[in-house]
Amino acid sequence: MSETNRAACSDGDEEQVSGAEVIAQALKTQDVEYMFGIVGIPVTEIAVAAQKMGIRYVGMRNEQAACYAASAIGYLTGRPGVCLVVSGPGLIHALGGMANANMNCWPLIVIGGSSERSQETMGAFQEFPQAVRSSIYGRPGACYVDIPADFVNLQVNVNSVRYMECCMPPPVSMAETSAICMAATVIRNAKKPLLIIGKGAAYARAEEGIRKLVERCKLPFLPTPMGKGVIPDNHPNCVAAARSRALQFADVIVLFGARLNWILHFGLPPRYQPDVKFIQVDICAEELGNNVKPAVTLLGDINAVTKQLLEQFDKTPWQYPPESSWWKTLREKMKSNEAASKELASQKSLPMNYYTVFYHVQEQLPRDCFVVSEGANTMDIGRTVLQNYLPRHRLDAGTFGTMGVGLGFAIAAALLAKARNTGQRVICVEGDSAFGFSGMEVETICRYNLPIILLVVNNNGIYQGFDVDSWKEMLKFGDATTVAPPVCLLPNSHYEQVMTAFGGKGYFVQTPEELQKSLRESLADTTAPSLINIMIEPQATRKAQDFHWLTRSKV
Ligand SMILES: Cc1ncc(C[n+]2csc(CCOP(=O)(O)OP(=O)(O)O)c2C)c(N)n1
Ligand SMILES: [Mg+2]
Repeated sequence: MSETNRAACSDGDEEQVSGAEVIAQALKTQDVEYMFGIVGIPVTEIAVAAQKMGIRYVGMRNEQAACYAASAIGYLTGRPGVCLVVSGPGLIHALGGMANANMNCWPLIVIGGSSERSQETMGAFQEFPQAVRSSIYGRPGACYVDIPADFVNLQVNVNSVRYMECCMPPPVSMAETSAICMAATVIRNAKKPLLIIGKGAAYARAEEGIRKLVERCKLPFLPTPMGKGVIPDNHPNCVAAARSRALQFADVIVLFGARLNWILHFGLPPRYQPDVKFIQVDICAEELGNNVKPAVTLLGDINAVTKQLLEQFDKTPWQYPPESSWWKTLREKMKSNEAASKELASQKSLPMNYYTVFYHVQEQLPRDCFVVSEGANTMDIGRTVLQNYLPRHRLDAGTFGTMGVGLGFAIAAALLAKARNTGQRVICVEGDSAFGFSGMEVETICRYNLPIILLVVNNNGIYQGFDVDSWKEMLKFGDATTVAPPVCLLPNSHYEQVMTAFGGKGYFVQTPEELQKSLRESLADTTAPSLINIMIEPQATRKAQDFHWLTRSKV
């Protein structure tokens, strides 16, 4: 390290500090614990200074994955993670992570080194406290801090630097009392009530209150994908297995930190009753009334508002009758849906189908593990079978449906599990296409020896693909660029070798027995990460799809 880069060095009686150190100290003061990124000029010194300051630096292989990891830290801890990037291409790569964080409403700080600027504009570091505040106050999201290159190595008198105090956690806001009373009345009068628990509830740490509300009032609830685990999936009031039915016929729906976006079919018919009454609980005023006219809006911190609702029901206790026809309908539908997926799971034919794979995984899934998942069928079907028992323990493609987030998210979760010494494992369930987006992060996983088990559910394609024989047959008709369906990936790719290349354990499995054995071994081995490449039926989907090229190429 050059003399000018040195940590606070003495020049006569004036102690000097570099711009990089000021940044690192400012981040430390803001309780930042993790920094992810890829270094280069001019940000290397920032990473070094951060590490010296006790911030954990995780070097990744692509800024996009680094940014996903930093945002997952924000979601899991409530304090933003930092993604450090070089300007230009580094920042451009990070944009994907920033957009994804914004769509998920997860706090994130991206620090980019920019080109040198004149002295006057170099007060940029004083923007830090604002960056932390804007990332966690109100609706959380991404923010970007630009660091001029000459600032990084600039030496200033240590006494001339003023650090902002650590930004406090967001102030807790509560809903209007009259709105709370009105919401309680609407719930009491419901014939077919339903609670929907979103990841906003998970982020707000509202699990205890929402569970009390569900149990005291005996209400059915449905988690959104990342709302899973706020109340355990195996809770008797969870009606996830009757999701469509519950949405379609409910007459009152309370949304706890769940938006009426595409994931919830916009809250509109035909997926809902035209006159369904929505009660929206959200931290963001702009979200209220989006797509529907809600019966009641409860603006505030989801945990605090839930407690307000609980107080109402404490004052005048009320229970939704457990013998209602609504409960009966939901239970019947759950039973038949569960039976249908069990039936699919029990199929003995090879290659395996999705359900067979996920039932075997579920059997061995540790209760306290993090489940990270991405892909199309892999994620959608996996979500219905793989259970979550703890809040903030499921991370997936999210509101933006972003492929490539999985490994970064898994890395973030594993770092926290490791730092907290919980012995928890991260099970990262990837479609073969999804895995490809950030596959080289396997090296990062091995370098930091993270407790991650990667499962690649391999159907040789995006949504579906071809088996080896069909692939070869098809190539007789012409070059792959002209005849291969765009969904196809190279059949039987040995993704497990990506893991063995870096010293982790790799498995290539084709049968339920091989899957069980490899999972058992991976879970038993706490010394190294592993990747299980699970070959499934390339055409396996929930519903057969009629692709025009299948008939055209006669494969
Ligand atoms: C960044 C990004 N690029 C492309 C897509 C489009 N897309 C949706 S799902 C998917 C991959 C699905 O294939 P796979 O991961 O193998 O899962 P499968 O459905 O085959 O189980 C892609 C590419 C996306 N969602 N995000
Ligand atoms: Mg696939």
